[in-house]
Amino acid sequence: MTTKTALITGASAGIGFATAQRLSELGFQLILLARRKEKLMALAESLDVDCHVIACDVNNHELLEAELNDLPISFTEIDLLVNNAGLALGLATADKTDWHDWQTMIQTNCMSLAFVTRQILPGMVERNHGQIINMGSIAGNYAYKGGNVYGATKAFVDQFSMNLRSDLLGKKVRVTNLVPGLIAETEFSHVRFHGDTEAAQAVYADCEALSADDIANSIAWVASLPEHVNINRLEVMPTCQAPAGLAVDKTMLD
Ligand code: NDP
Ligand code: 8X3
Repeated sequence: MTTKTALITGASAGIGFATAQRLSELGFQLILLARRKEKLMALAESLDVDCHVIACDVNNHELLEAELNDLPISFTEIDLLVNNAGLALGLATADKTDWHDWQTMIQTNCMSLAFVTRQILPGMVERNHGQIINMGSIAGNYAYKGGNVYGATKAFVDQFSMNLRSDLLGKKVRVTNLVPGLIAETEFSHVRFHGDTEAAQAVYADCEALSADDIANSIAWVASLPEHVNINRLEVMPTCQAPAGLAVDKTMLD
């Protein structure tokens, strides 16, 4: 049996890190991509499969293209792309947010996810084989206060995924938008609150959120299905979370 190859963006932490561990257990060899080389190297060394590390900012498209064009020969045919690198920055209302934070989210979650896809997809189409799992979020389906541009970037991921499905009709190339809810113990909230540990921990207090392993298991399940089965969207929330209704403000009457 030939070894399958997966490229995971954002593999140095959280969901991407857990996904690398899970996919290695399924026998995938891995291309691990993120900015922090030392984290990727330590992960690669801990896994029992061949790994190729790309220490690169996904927003540096020139360097990324060069890295992807210079893969070791045994890693060139990518079976599975997990487009996971992404972030939220801030939770302020739209009138108060930092414009640079908005730019970084749009650049990383939309532009660079599309860029990586555009780099990898032609090979999958040519081989008539491949699978892309994009990391969406419930923030792309349900509006919440402070979700503004982050949620909008994840709505992009959803529509981009479904439009890829349309483009790929007739090809054995599958696309899934994986849509998680609240996940504890990744660096997500630490990044969102610019390193404010107390604010990050408060998000997960007094409830049992999902873990990165829960989502890695979902990815492994989607990746293990036979080639004639495509999961278009997979929305996963912790039991303690639900779309619990619209809000009505009762303070606005003069
Ligand atoms: P983490 O912050 O733990 O991990 C994010 C990963 O993305 C890291 O490996 C980071 O690596 C990488 N990354 C971020 N920016 C860049 C960049 N510019 N270039 C390369 N790599 C980058 O977050 P999660 O694991 O929680 O989140 C992963 C994905 O899941 C994101 O797309 C997020 O939006 C989504 N998600 C998260 C949820 C949650 O509650 N945690 C819920 C729903 C969706 P490095 O810093 O080394 O570059
Ligand atoms: C992360 C989940 O609810 O913080 O995408 O937006 S949420």
